Formats: sequence, structure tokens, C-alpha cells
Amino acid sequence: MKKIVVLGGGISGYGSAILAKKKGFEVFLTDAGRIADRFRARLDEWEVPYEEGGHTMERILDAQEVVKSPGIPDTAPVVRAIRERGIPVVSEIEFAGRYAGKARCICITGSNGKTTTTSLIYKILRDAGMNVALGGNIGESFAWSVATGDYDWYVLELSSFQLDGMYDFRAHVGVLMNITPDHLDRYDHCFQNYVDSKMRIARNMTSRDYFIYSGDDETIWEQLPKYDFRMKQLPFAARNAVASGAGDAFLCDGVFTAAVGRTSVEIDTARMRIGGLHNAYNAMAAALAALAAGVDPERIRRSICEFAPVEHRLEPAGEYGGVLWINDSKATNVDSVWYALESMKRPVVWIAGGTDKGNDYAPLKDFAREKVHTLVCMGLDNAKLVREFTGVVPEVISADSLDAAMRAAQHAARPGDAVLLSPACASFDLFKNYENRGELFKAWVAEHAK
Ligand code: UMA
Ligand code: ADP
Repeated sequence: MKKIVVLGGGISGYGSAILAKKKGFEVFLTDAGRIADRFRARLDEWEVPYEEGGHTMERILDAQEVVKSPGIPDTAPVVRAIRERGIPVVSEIEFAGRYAGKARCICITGSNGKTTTTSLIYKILRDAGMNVALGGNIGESFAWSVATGDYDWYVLELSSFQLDGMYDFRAHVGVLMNITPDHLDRYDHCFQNYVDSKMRIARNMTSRDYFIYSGDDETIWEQLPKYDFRMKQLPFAARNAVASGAGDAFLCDGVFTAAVGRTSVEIDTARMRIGGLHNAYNAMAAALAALAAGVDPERIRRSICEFAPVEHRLEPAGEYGGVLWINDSKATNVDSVWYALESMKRPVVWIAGGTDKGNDYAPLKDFAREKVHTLVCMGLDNAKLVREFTGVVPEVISADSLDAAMRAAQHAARPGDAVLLSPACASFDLFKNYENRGELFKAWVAEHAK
């Protein structure tokens, strides 16, 4: 019997281990830290042997294949030792893909917009009555869905870490939203390594498959000539003129038309509940994916117009005394904040800051000059933000807690303004994670701004 070791006992790991067990492998799960109670309960229920608090190398190096959780870097000593022994290391996506049967996979990646676009595609397919699962870098793992369900379609959000361990897996519809610098610490601080990782989404696609990508993203354009792609290409764009024989989508004067083959759908973005140019891109990509999946255009239009912002992504948190509070806590890089500021139609009090990831703030300065009258820097070390935006924004305030930042924002905001939390930074200096930051923002608004 083939021996499989699963590295990591988080969402990805326990799903992989249960799938391996179900497929009859001799499986062992190992976690260097503590495994959460609810995951342990599931492993016990499926009688999967596991260890926590350390990796027993002898047992790990006895495996014929290792399924590695995406959060574990290749530089981890345990991964190095496995590779040195010549044992193949794959991602959960590669492993689960072997058992997805005839189901079709719509896979979404990119630096920003993955969760929104994935959720949107899932909603369209579900509204259309299709037998569809949602997973990957969102919600439950792909492996868990394969082990416990029997689906015709999988809509999977894929991070670069998941793509890295993917070799033979094939997306039937692959969606690449954009590529801007992120997670460079995992890619030897080399942008091209990260770009190569994102381009793996198109690996193994055949002439029957669809590749949906941004025609406005220069990085993606630069990559395309390097590949000998056979699949049908469906670019979407608002700036560059793009056209493909298989289909495409284009936004003009707030209205986009997406077409695949002879079927098309036209959507006025003013009728959508999610705003901004970035969400027009997300909707175009989702419309193309749904058309490629054979969904009726009228249903696609209806589902897209109904779709509400995902929590912590430009999520309205209430309007009180004429001031609109917006929670965009998920904006943890410069590009996502660029789109947040782009979409602002009111004067802005902007709350930013946190753990800086080596950000270059230059792309934000034009919008900041045009739309922001007060910047509240919220973090333990605000020196860089204060320096970068002094002279760009009329008022720059430094705050070292959420409460201080919110009070300053409330004081600065006038009726008709928006207070926008869109940090461009990670949250770990003051918060557990971006969800915690967004929740505390909303709780403060509910308590003090009402
Ligand atoms: N661990 C070891 N050995 C090590 C290092 C870590 O055993 O040397 C253990 C830890 O103790 C921990 C486990 O590995 O128990 C965690 O593994 P993980 O970090 O891969 O976390 P999971 O809970 O399995 O979740 C992962 C994704 N997390 C990351 O990529 C960091 C989830 O994406 C994903 O939803 C899930 O698999 C299912 O596929 C989250 C994420 O933050 C949402 N993604 C990043 C992002 O969106 O920016 C990429
Ligand atoms: P991801 O899953 O890739 O992190 P999300 O949909 O969660 O993407 O959005 C993350 C942040 O990026 C949010 O602040 C959101 O407003 C912004 N965003 C969403 N779609 C896009 C896009 N297509 N381009 C740039 N930024 C985007």
C-alpha cells in the first residue's frame, strides 16, 4: 500500500489526509505545531493517524509521496530533508485533482480579486442550479470537497503557494486576474519567480479549455509570448483593445459585453452592488467563466447584479450623520488600495498602515492628492507613511491604536465624506489578522458613530 505523508494539520492538511484515507492509502499527518480541536476531531472520526508538536523524520522519510500544506515554505527544514531524499512533494490541489473524476474545475488566481471573483462565479453557477462546490484558498479545501461530496463543478480559488506544488492538475477554465508584487518573501524577493508561479494556472490546459486573463495587465501580456498555449483565450479589458476569436470582454462607458463563442451578455456596471473599476474586472472575468461553463446569459446578468461585497472588501459599514464608513481591511497591498481610492466618489478620510511589506506608495499619491483630505496612519510604526504622504494630503495624523485612529477619523470627517479603512499593510502589529481588524472597525462604528 502506498504511504502518504501529509505535512501540516490545518484546513488543507486534514482535508488531504481524509481524502488519502478514503482512497485507501496508508496515511500519516504531521504538524510541527498544535492541531485545532475541530480538525483533530475530524481526523479521529476518519481514523487518520497523526502527530503534533513536531515532525518525526524517520516516519516522514518513509513516505512514497508527501502532500504539503501551502503555508509551509520550501525552505522549511522538513521539506528540504524530504526533497533531499528524492520523495515527491505535491500540493493538495495536485493530490485532490487526481480524484475529482469527471468534474470540471474553474480555477481563479491573481494577486488581487481572487476571493471576490471566485465567490461571484460560485454564486452564478449555484443560482443556475448547478451541482457546484467552492473551495481552495477560501472556505473548505478542495481535498475535503472531493472526499466528502460528489460534484459536477468545482470553483477553486488558488494561491501561488497552491500553484507551486501543481504538476499534472488541469483547470478546465483558468482565470488570472492580475499580477502585482505580493508574497515576495516566499519567492527569493524575485518578482519573476512569483510571476512564473501565477502562470502555472495555465499549465496542462488543452484546446478544449478556456484561459481568462486581464488584457490590461502588462505583466501578463509580457508573459504570453513565452508560452505555446493551445487553449481558447478569453481576455477582459477596459483600457487596451483586446479581441480573441474564442471570445472576450470589454468595458466601455460603464457597460461591458462579455462574449464566448456566439453567446454574449451585456451588463451596466451601475446596476451592480459592487463598485469600482476593479469590480468591473472581477465581473467581466466571472461573466466569461460562467459563459464558458454554459450558463444562460440572462441568469448571469441577474446573479452578477445581485452580488453583494464580500466581507472586508470595500464593505459599507454604515452611514451616520452623512459620513459613510467603509471597511476594506482585506486591502493589504498597494494595488488593492489603488482600486479602493479609484472607486471613491466622496471626499475621503483614509485610514491606512500596519505592518509595511516594503511598500512603494508612489502609485497612490495622485488619488490621495485628488480625493483624500485626511490620512490617519494606524500602526505601531507610522514613520514611513507619515513621511510619504506629508505634503501630499493636507492633514496626516499618527495613531497607535484602533480607538485613537477611529476618533481622529471621526473628528476629521464632514457630512458627505467617506471614512475608508484600506490599509495597504498587513495587520499583525495591532490585530490578529485582517478579519479581526475589519470586525473591530465595524464594531467601533456601530458603537461610536451611530
Ligand atoms: N506547519 C508544519 N510544519 C512547518 C510549518 C507549519 O507542520 O514547518 C503547520 C502549522 O503548525 C499549521 C499548518 O502547518 O498547523 C498550517 O498550514 P497552512 O499554513 O498551509 O494553513 P491551512 O490552515 O492548511 O490553510 C491553507 C491556506 N493557508 C495558507 O496558504 C497560509 C489557506 O489559505 C487555504 O484556505 C487552506 O490551506 C485550504 O486550501 C488562507 C491564506 O491565508 C486563506 N492564504 C494566503 C493568502 O490568501 O494570502 C495565500
Ligand atoms: P484576494 O482573494 O486576491 O486577496 P479579494 O477579492 O479578497 O482578493 O480582494 C482583496 C482586496 O483587493 C480588497 O481590498 C479588494 O477591494 C481589492 N480588489 C478586489 N478585486 C480587485 C482587482 N481585480 N484588482 C485589484 N484589487 C482588487
